[in-house]
Amino acid sequence: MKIAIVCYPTFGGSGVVATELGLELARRGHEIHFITYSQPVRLALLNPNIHYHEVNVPEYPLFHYQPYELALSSKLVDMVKLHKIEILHVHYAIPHAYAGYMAKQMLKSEGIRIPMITTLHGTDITLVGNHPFYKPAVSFSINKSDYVTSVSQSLKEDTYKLFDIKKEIEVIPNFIEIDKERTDVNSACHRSLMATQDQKIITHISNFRKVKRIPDVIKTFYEIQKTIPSKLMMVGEGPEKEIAEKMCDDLKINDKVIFFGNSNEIDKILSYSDLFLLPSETESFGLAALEAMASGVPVISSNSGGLPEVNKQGFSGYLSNVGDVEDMAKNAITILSDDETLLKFKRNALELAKEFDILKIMPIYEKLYEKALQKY
Ligand code: GMT
Repeated sequence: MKIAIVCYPTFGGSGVVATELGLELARRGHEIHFITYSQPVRLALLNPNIHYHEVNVPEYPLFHYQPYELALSSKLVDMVKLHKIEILHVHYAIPHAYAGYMAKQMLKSEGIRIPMITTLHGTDITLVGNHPFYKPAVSFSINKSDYVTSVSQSLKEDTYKLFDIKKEIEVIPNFIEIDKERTDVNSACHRSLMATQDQKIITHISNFRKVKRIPDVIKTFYEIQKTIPSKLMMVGEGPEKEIAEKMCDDLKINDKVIFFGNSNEIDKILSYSDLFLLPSETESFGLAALEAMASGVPVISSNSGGLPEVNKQGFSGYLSNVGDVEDMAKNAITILSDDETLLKFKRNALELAKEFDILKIMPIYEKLYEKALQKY
């Protein structure tokens, strides 16, 4: 099949899912066209089935805001015609589903019919899309999609609750490449750059937005390190990073916290980690937690959104109410206090991650594409 994937090319979860999806589909012989404003961060172009088309938005002084949707829908029309693309798969409703619908209409006027699948990732529904400024456009473009998928049951329910949606939404969870070669946990020299042998390594990875409750990460770690010799790895960039640095300074734990910024070595950092913290206000799924689990790292998370669909209480980690840092620290200490318990949680985390193996999820997408093609 010839499939166009429209996504945000950044470190964010939706971009990562879209990129990994495209890469796996290409490995399975499909022709994949990424259409976005810059090359997705995890995209390796060394595959004859992968194509990347950049959307350029020329600067023009008249425009206070550059019209990205216009440029994207025009690019979609051109690329569909040029490469005989058969399916549009847009990730994130805003503005991708909207631009995709416009492209469909333009193509229709030239006698070309093409199905569009929209995958909802969370912030497009629960945070941004729900804003009154965007709501009518988001409802419209979801309802005009041929097929709609969401990354968790929780997000599906939120979408029906927050918008007037008449379409059936199919849940297709986030996935992970389980058999990917991950760093050898025994290569101690790298680990020693992060912590001493007697210290446990605790990690948080995100875009440091408010929704991630970064101060809760620091407060939870502050409590843990009073009992367990440990170090905190903070991976990512975003608006709350400075606040976190200031908190570490105030709490005098600077020497126990490393801020990495955006890193391409996430697998390496996770392979040395003993625990992952994700106390978010909400997560439609929590891909970062799944990535940790696939590296055999137990997760301490909040219990909001789709997180209970990924992290299982007392098995792969623990879940607490949003903001309950005391409970999170207590649970973390339970896991980290003795080696046998830690090992059990590590094994469980990996076992649970296998339920989200890319090889299990990919056929669901392929089936959906086939259904979409048959409809047209
Ligand atoms: O919050 C992020 O980390 C970025 C955000 C995005 O929009 O790309 O991630 C969302 O999509 C991911 C992939 O489906 C989900 O795993 C994340 O849980 C979701 N983030 C939120 O719901 C806050």
